[in-house]
Amino acid sequence: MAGQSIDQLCINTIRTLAMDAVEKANSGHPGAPMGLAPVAYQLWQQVLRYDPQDPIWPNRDRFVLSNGHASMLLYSLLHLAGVRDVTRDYQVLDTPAVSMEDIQSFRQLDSRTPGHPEYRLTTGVETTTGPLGQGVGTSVGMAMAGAWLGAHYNRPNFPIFDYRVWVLCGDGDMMEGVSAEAASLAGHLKLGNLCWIYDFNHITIEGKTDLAYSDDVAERFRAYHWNVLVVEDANDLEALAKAYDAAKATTDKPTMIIVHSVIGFGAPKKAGTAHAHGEALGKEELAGAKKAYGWPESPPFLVPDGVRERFQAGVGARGKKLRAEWEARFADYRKAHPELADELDRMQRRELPEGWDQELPTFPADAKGMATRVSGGKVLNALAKHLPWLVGGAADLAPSTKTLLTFDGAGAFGPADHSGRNLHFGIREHAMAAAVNGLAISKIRGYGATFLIFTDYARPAIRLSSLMEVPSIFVMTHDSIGLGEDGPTHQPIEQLMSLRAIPGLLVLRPCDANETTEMWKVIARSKKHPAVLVLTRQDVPTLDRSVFAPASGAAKGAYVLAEAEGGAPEVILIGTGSEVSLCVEARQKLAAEGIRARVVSMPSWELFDQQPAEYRAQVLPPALKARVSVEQGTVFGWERFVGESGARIGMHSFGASAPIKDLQQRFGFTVEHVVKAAKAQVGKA
Ligand SMILES: Cc1ncc(C[n+]2csc(CCOP(=O)(O)OP(=O)(O)O)c2C)c(N)n1
Ligand SMILES: [Mg+2]
Repeated sequence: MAGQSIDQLCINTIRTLAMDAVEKANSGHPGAPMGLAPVAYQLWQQVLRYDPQDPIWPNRDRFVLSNGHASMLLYSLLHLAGVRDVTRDYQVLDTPAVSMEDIQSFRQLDSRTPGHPEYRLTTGVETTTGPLGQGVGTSVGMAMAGAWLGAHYNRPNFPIFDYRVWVLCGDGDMMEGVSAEAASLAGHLKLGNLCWIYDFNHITIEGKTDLAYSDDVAERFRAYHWNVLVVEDANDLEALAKAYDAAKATTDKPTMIIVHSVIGFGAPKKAGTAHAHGEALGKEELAGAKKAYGWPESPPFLVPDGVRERFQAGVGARGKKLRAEWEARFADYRKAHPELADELDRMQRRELPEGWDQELPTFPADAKGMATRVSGGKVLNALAKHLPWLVGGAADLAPSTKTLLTFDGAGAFGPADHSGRNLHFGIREHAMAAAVNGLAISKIRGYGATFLIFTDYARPAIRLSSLMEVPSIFVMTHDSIGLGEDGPTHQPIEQLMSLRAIPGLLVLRPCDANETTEMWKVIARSKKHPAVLVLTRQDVPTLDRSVFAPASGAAKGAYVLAEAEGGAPEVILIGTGSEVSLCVEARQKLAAEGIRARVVSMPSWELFDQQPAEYRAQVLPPALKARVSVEQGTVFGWERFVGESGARIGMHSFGASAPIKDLQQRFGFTVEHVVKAAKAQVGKA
């Protein structure tokens, strides 16, 4: 190691930690960290505004590793920079986020160094990556958040938010469609705080990228209105420094830095080949690479003297100073603008402002009623008025999803003005969902809206919101065949149930306007669980709550909406959303025939699951086996609540293009059909 500059020592430490960790785990991806170590090091050491002593400092620069398979690169940085651990309730600890022990338990059960970086698990991981494209997609939401926070909360002499979002990404990210959606949006919105650094190493798993990919990435990004820079050699620290400076100086558009690198740099045979991508190097290559770095073959996991100190003197010292300046500035800001400072405090802790629910509407009974997308829009606006950091928009469907914020001052977030609260994602559902996650990670309550059918276009990001345990909000309207004439391409069948299959995701399908208010309350209070709010296109009656149980029961996921009259129930009708009123009508018909039916409204399986067993048994008494579920989606899964012997009224096929009345007849969503099924259940068919 003699003669190596301290910077080179640091870079080679990152490389060898990654190589040794993958070797020990006999699993992982050494090649990208080996190639990218100088790129990441130069960024962290010279540029990143980040204080390892306070990894949740709100104005820190964000670093996203979109090529998440290179996780050891990030873990090495977090370890060497001495990033501290932070608890779930935002307490900064003295202990490291990633210890040497963690590095040595890479990819092992319960370690903080899982195969791909996980936001929920490891402090310093700013977003979960691994599914290629998600990191770059999410980074656009993070940059929107930074821009919005700055435009909204900065005051003359008080630049409270001016952080940047730096993203490392690879060939895989460039090939994934979501990167196109996200880059197009970021370019249009002139997100000057965003920089993607593209590891252009010409290698993916199957071999050379020319097997499947020959884009001119520079031209592509220029066409998206990005500032495009090229660094010819990933080991050229000076060229990297220049590129980073140029990115910082470019404030009117995002920057793309294309860095030519060699995967597995230094490995005698595997360098520049796909063999360096996703497997341990093996003894010989490992030794050969270390030799090439002028590194001793053993001990493994070597951190030479001076390396940690170097990080302290670089990113550590800079971050400490910047944060101290910011803290002082924020203390003055708090004096000058106490209300704004209070908002920021609450936002950072995911708390609600006082009076957030003061205007939430209660809707009068109305037999004609209104579509839940319409009541949803009213509740959203009433909520947003008093929850100033609720920000969102639709994928070009706001007139249909009713998600536009229409009150005075709501404003639009556009290229010229980043302060507005209405976002326009364009027809980019996947990037929208990823960006909403980026907002949520940035502590903004972000929502994205489209038709329920198009959750399929957004699903990878919806899934990640749940894995990350961040409260992203997805408003999904046109929730069934009830949307009518648009037909089977637009009619969700399996979507509702498949969303329920995502662990931790709240799927909320209110039956009327008042349940919609209740569901928005659940969403507003949620700190960890993302939610999909599922709303109708068509009108549904607003139930008379002086006759039926209060809508507050909806917060429990399921409740007895209408009890059987004249004795214990003989059969339970379980409905969700628009089908609840069908159950209510059927109950009446059954009563006329002397059959006692209970109606359970079940807007959310997940909320119901959270209730104590006694409550669940009150709503669905285990002894009462005669049950009918009614939902305009796949019947798949309803046996869970109606049992093997129960009846499931739902969809068994795709829908059809027709007026809603004809569809309801054709697919059996009629009072007569529900009555018939209930009678069969009680043996009176
Ligand atoms: C959405 C998605 N598809 C497939 C994979 C599997 N996968 C992991 S890495 C990789 C190749 C990525 O190539 P590149 O981004 O060039 O990374 P490099 O090999 O250069 O490190 C693939 C296909 C994935 N993680 N995510
Ligand atoms: Mg590659």
